[in-house]
Amino acid sequence: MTTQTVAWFTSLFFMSLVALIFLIVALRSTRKSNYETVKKKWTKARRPYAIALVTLMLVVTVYTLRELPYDQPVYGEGIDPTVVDVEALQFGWDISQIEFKVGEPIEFLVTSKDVAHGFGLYDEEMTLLAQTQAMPEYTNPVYITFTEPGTYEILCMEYCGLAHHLMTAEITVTEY
Ligand SMILES: [Cu+2]
Repeated sequence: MTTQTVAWFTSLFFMSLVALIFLIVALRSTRKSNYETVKKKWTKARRPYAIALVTLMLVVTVYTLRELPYDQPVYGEGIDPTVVDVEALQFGWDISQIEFKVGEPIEFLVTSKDVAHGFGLYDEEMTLLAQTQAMPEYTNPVYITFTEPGTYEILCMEYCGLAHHLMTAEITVTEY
């Protein structure tokens, strides 16, 4: 399963869960109950609930952020990557090199000549592999090492004018 499919089903699951909770609350809202006892019970529950929530969030935060910064090279230290200059412009891509080898560490240095564009790198199934913004006067690095040979697509990910959809480029990766 691709990451997108997992994200889609996870979202769907939690959306249904929230909808279900709303439904239960709505259905039960007409029922009368003794408010004072309910209030007392949940006031007491507040502290353990808060502690549990904060602990959980701390663990999740530390766990998910431990790999920061995300933009670190994916190749080992002491290995020089192939540096590729990428310039976005209305409406195309200026790329200094478009042929690579499997296992070759590549560093795309992405910038723009005119307006803001988006650099999106896709495989043959149109799965997004890496992306960054292409902004005038800024250079954003994208690190990637291809593991599969094939034709990869670069698409503009930010609407930048009438011919935005024509902003595509191809790069090829061959077996080492
Ligand atoms: Cu563009």
